[in-house]
Amino acid sequence: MGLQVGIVGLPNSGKTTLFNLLTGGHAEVAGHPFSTVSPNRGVVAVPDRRLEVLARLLHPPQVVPATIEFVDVAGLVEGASKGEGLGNRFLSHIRAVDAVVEVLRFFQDRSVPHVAGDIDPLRDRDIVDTELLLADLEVVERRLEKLRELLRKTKDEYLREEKEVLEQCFAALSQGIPVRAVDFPPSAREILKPYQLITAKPLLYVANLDEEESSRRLFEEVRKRFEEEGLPLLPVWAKLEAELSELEEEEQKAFFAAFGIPGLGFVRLVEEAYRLLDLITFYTYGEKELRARELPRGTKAPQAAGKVHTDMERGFIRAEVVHFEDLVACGSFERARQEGRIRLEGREYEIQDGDIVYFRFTSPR
Ligand SMILES: Nc1nc2c(ncn2[C@@H]2O[C@H](COP(=O)(O)OP(=O)(O)OP(=O)(O)O)[C@@H](O)[C@H]2O)c(=O)[nH]1
Ligand SMILES: [Mg+2]
Repeated sequence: MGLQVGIVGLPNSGKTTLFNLLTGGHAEVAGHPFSTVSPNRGVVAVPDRRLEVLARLLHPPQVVPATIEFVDVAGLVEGASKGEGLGNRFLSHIRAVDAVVEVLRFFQDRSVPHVAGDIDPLRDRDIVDTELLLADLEVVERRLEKLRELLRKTKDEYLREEKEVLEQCFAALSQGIPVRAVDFPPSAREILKPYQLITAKPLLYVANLDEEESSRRLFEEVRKRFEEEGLPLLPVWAKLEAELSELEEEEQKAFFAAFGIPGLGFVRLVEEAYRLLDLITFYTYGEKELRARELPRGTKAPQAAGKVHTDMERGFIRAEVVHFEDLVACGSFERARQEGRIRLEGREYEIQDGDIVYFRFTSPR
């Protein structure tokens, strides 16, 4: 299972347009709010230059890229937690995602109404972020009530700890602080995991621009504000890029240059998501396939093996590792072996970005 990314934002901010751009899909977009009711889902391959190079070098029977699934949900509006618009129940579809993308409208286009009147991305961000906070607050409050009740009857250490952690969340959320900004120890994060709080997930703000100068100026202004807060804001031109994607590559490049678009929105967004989540890519190679996999930076070899198969983690013996650059420099596995570039690594080895790994393990009886 690859990464999952959820897309949120106000109605008519361009979520589905972005979703279609990212997935090459054709989900319905419309100039009226709430055009998306049931969520759109799409799985796409992570663009990976190294995987292409390796495929040409190794001629594996099958090449499997890492994947990302995007989930596009209905628009949130002010008061969604109280049932305004479509309410916030549909947020349950993004509770399981690894990261959230929040689309902010920067495109002007008067023919597309804005639910809050005018174009004001900072206000929009406040509205959406507040609704996400309130959605989490609901979950936390409900569980806290239950826990207080339980703790009146039993003295359970774990439940008591859980209550403490949730109370800290409650306090933060009530002050408008997302759970991701609370300085929790890893044990508390573990406790929180099953609640799948949206504000605990990494968040990437995406500015949806059009080709007008005014949209660009607004972006420069707002980006400054985000920078001051230490937050990333990624510019995309969802509609324009989708239109340009129909063109030949060369022609597309010329238009990108003319509009000052720094590259494919899809590629930039995936890169930014990997950075935000602090992920690396490693490769497994065997008789059947060459496969790219994403992995949190700092993961040790046995746990990385566990991503391939749980048996591989349990029966882990060692990892045979060659780095992408070394393998490409040698030109083949035989050559890499002769030159001593294939290393044997043990349980404490941290998998590095660009490692090609063959796991040795004992099968369970
Ligand atoms: N000019 C311009 N129009 C855009 C852009 N992005 C989206 N639109 C238009 O805005 C309207 C709404 O886009 P959608 O992608 O359906 O918006 P949404 O956020 O998914 O809306 P809901 O599903 O209703 O919440 C459509 O008419 C799009 O064509 C853009 O970058 N520029
Ligand atoms: Mg939509």
